[in-house]
Amino acid sequence: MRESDRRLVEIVPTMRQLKHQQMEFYGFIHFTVNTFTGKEWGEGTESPEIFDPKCLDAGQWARAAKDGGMRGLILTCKHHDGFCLWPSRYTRHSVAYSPYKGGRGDIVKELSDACREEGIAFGVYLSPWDRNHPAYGSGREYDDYFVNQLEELLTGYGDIFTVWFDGACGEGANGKRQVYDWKRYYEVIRRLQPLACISVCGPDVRWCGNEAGQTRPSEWSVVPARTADTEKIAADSQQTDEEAFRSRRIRAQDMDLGSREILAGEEELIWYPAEVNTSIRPGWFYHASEDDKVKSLKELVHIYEHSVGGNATFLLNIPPDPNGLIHTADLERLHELGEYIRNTYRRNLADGAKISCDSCMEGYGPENLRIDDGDSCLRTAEGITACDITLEWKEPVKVRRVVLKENLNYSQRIENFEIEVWQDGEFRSVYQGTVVGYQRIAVMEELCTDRLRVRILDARVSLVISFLGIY
Ligand code: FUL
Repeated sequence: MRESDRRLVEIVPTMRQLKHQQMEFYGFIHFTVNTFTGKEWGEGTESPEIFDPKCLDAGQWARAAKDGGMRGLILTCKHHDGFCLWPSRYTRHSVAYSPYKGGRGDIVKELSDACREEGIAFGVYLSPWDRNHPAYGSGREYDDYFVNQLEELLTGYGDIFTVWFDGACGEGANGKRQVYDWKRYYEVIRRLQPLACISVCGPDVRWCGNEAGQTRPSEWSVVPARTADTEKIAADSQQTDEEAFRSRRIRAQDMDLGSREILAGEEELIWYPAEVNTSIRPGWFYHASEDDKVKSLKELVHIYEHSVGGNATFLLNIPPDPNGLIHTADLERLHELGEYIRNTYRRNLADGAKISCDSCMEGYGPENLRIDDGDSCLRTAEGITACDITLEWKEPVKVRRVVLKENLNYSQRIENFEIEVWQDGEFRSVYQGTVVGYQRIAVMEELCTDRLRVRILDARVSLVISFLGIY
């Protein structure tokens, strides 16, 4: 084994990153004064008087998320307009000064309670860019305000699974732009919610580089440390391809962030897994004119299977309407998506198959692949970076999906694999894949066979595979 290969697999996730990856699929709730003005970015000058969701039911949001297969919800507690969905002690630009529940409402509390009730996790989005607060752009004074708000959110509402920081950084009410004290914000989060991930403008979860739900064919979680430079993430969106190429910068949207070629010569590497974020509608906020533009089930399934099944997590936005309810069109689509996920991955055909492997270590045989506990696994001896795993059934089975998982405690190792089925007296290749990582879902045309072979063709070092599912 080359020393350089060992160096790549020495990088592994932290406990909080591992837990976050296991969340797989969770939702975003974009809701603020924009819901009432029809805007995507509020000005910060909106009167709290306009915020009046008459039938708001956070229980409906949480049930819809769960029904859709989501394991958590992240709420825009404050978007760029600065309006707070909780009665913050530090501003009058909040629900407390709106007609909602006569000024006694607290939507952060309502949703965090509803999530607990449904057994799903709760996370917060707090926009650093604040177009309302007079101190925005002033430095320390605004940072104090922002940290006070973080403290309110991280101490008053139970466990928080993620704090989602947006890269958008524009001018404030006074025309000035704030230079954020990220280090200080991170320290507050680590102190008050040590298990929470800090996502996007943070060190734990990486923005995939687009908001359209596009995924990379090869998503690596081990990337150069400079990928996580927060100042840069915000600037990325404003740089042209040519400028980026000339300055040799790594951008969130680059296609290759972690191949051996990219990592060679990088001084510091980090574990920085991707999150794919998109909205169920064209906008992040609800607009009645988009009621007939809800993404199709086919589109959502595609994004789900290529993100959750492409070594990333999937964050799907479901914006409530001005009544404070998720529209029936979105509810139906979520239900269909949840049904699809539940039905497709219900019965693992590997359970009824004879399973063998041509090259594994004693005590780490292919039987372990049936157990999806992230712990038991198939392993090959040091230096062995390839193996064939074969499944045989007594009667032919119909196969549409193959799921593979690596044990991330041993980093991400597989670089190349292939799936073959036995047809007309020989093995025929039906799928070629690259990386696996947390999970790879191989999406295939339905086929009927009594013998299937997964061929791991290349890896950085010996193999540690934790699960194989056939559906
Ligand atoms: C962007 C924001 O500007 C959008 O409004 C939205 O919140 C999205 C998730 O992030 O940067």
